[in-house]
Amino acid sequence: MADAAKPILLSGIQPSGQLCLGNYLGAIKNWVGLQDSHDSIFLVVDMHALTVKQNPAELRKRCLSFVAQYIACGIDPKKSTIVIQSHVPQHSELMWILSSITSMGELNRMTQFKDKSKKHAANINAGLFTYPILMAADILLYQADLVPVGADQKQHLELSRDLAHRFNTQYSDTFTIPEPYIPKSGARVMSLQDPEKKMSKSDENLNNLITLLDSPDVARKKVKRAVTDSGSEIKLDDSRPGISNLLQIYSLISGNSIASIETEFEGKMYSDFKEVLGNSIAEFLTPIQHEYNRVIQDKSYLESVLNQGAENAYYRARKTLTKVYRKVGFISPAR
Ligand code: AQP
Repeated sequence: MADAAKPILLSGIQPSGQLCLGNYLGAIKNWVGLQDSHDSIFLVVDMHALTVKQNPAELRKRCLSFVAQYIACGIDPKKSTIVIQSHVPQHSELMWILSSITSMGELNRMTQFKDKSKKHAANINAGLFTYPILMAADILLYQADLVPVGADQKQHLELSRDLAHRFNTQYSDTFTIPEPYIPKSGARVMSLQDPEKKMSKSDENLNNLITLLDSPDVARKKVKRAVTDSGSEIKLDDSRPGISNLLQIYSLISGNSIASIETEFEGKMYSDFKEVLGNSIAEFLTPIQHEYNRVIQDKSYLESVLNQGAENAYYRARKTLTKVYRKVGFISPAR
């Protein structure tokens, strides 16, 4: 499936909760738009998810559910490679090599580590700290040219670029230096109840997020309950993050510009706007859920997608790792 004529694109999501609108608008929507022009690899990064406590049975179920949701959102396994991270052992092998050229200081500066340490104060494990090295391995293993991410992942991607450059300088040209692809809008969808923080799939308060599998009624209710600010104008305004976030979501879902939405709702109330937004989210979710319900039941199809994905990814990953092992001075095993 590797297409030498197309640039390589890589992205992934950790199965650490329910896929939400933030993940869709910040990542998956762009994947779908880029998969024709790129040789794309989309990961379900289950190894990353272990940095936070998981229930094994739920994790297993969620991984398969994520694959079905990727497909339901428009990722076509005939065009793109869908792969579960733990199916390709080279991810952790390359991580080890990269960890010896990563400084503690670099990892200490990662804001996601600081945020997650606060959020999971009882479980600040080494994996949480070294997470960005595994992410660098995910990207560099496939010689990715382009990595679509939300703004929250920009710092991690910078580290991947630094490590690729460092390795290339220290040994010799080995890795492609990946470019970030951060969407102009949708890069940061905010929480519905606390619009100062981003919408996160693992948020314990489910009213903060709309998941891709929320029923249309639940989605409408969550929009109705979303925090709006004092004031009544439906306008983009930095000092009113609640309504601004809802406006941005509506613009992304409907494809209408912010300016045209502001005009449409001039003189109307928050409740009018929320009703329209709730309906448009419900309309957006319905066909995705319909397709999801079809795909998730077809276990043999999902299995074939994953087998094909693992086979393709394994071949490419092994090629890079063999090169890396040779460059760092490892002897090939005797046959
Ligand atoms: N709120 C968001 N707005 C825009 N993009 C977002 N992404 C996540 N949240 C938003 C993008 O979705 C992809 C998923 O990344 P991840 O699973 O590796 O982890 P994350 O960035 O930590 O995402 P979450 O949803 O916040 O997960 P949890 O709750 O588990 O920490 C990335 O491309 C990300 O930019």
